[in-house]
Parts: sequence; C-alpha cells; structure tokens
Amino acid sequence: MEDRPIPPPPPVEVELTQLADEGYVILPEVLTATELRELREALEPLEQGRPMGRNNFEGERTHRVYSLVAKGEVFARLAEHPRVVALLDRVLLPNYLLSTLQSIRLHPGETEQPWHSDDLFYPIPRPRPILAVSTIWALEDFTDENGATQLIPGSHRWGTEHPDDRSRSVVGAVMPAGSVVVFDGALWHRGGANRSTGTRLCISPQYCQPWLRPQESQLLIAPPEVAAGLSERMRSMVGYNIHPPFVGQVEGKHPLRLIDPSYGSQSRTRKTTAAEIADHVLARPGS
Ligand SMILES: O=C(O)CCC(=O)C(=O)O
Repeated sequence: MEDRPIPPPPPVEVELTQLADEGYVILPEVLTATELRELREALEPLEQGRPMGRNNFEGERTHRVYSLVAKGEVFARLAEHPRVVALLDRVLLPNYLLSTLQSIRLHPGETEQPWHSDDLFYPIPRPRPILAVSTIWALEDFTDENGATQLIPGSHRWGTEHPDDRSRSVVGAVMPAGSVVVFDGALWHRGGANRSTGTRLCISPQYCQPWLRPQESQLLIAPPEVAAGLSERMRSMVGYNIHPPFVGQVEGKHPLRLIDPSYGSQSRTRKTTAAEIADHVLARPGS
C-alpha cells in the first residue's frame, strides 16, 4: 500500500470535547502505510516463541509484548505521537508518565475480556478526577468480528457500578489500521471476541498523572544508558522528571542529572517549569 496524504485533523477542541463527554475519541487513519509496516515488522520478532496470555484478562488466545519502550525506537515514537500528545497535554498534568507500552494480538478463537477500567488499581473513590489516559493503536483493521475494543460511552463518570449490573450501551472501536482510540482511564471497556480467521493487532500506550505509580517500572525498563537514547519528551515520560516540587528526585537532585551531565549548565529557558521549580527547591549538585 502506498502512503497517501493524511487529511488535516479536526481541531483538538472537538476531540477534547468528545473525550470529556463520551470518555473516548477515535482519531481515524493517523499512521501512514510506511509507519504501520515499520511497527508490524519491529513487533514480529518480539512475538516469536512467546506464550499466550496466562488468564482471560491477558487472553489465553492472545500474544502480548510488554515494556516496548526499550524494544525499538519505533515504539517509543508511537507513544509520543503528536496527535495523542496534543490531547494528553490538555488533560493530564505536566510531566505525565508512560504507564505501560504493550502490544496485544488477539488470535482467532479469543473470547471477550472481562469488563474493566485501566485505572482500577488506583484506590481513589469513583467518580474521580482523571488519573490516566489509555490509547489503542490499530495496527490491523479493527472490526466487530475480529475483536475491536468494546467501550461503554459515559462510563468514565460512573461511581462504583459494574457494567453487568446496570443498563448501558456498548460501542465497538471499529476503525481502520492506523487509527487510534484515546480514552479516559476510568472508562469501562474490554477487548472483544475474535470470531474471525485472522488476528487483531494493536499497540497500547497508556499514561498516568505524574504523581501516580505507573503500571510498568519504566525506570528499570529504561535505565540511564537506555534513556540516553530516548527523545527528551520520552525521557520525561519514563520518569526522568519530577512532579514539583520534588517527587522523583535522586539524591536531592533532578533525575535528568543521571543521564545528562550538562543538565545543570543548560540555559534556564530550555528547562521545563517543573525543572525550574525543582532547582529552586532541591539541593544544588554537590551540596
Ligand atoms: O485488546 C483490547 O482491545 C483491550 C485490551 C485492554 O483493555 C487491556 O488489556 O487492558
């Protein structure tokens, strides 16, 4: 398939309104054919020989590859795609974190996943202010038959109810390969059943507020020598940053000093607001 021009996106305000009202928004056909091919090719060797999931949540007919941020630049780039970042920058606090970056390939015969929300492990009563945002990038067409993610519009505002115990409508995230669904971490959803003869492949980057513990221990996945090869934004997203004034510090210093010896000599205009606040509050190097 040839790359064709990507049409201009709708104003980000329109997407933000749908995200706030419905709890999700689909951004159709964001990736080019070349980007899709690169992602699929990078993933294929990582899936070889992997066992299927260990339970019906991971999916007993599903291959997952976790911790993708350190497994290829192409994955890290996807997790900081500008169309998604434009939304994250508006709904999460500065210095939000990458919570997990994983692929999910449903094979034929996979059954529906249990209903869940992706922020369910944070013990804060619902309804609650936004804690996390999930995204699911379709690397193959998502159809009702092959297990498109099922979403319950508006359920990000629910209290403690479970979808099995109340009336609700369900929408399938039916979308062509290259599209992404972005949703509030509190939205009830599940992977669908794959009743087709092919697979349904996605990559799911998920993000959380900068004061929460991410699902994956990103600082172990991307220790300083790995983080040095990541973009500035991605370093921040894996935790080389602070939530002001000092959550995330190391030895009383900004964690970027671990991977960037010149950090202290950078012009102040290049620093984020958070880094500036940190430098006011935290001890100076060597002190
Ligand atoms: O595969 C899907 O469509 C959804 C997966 C999911 O929600 C999860 O594993 O948390």
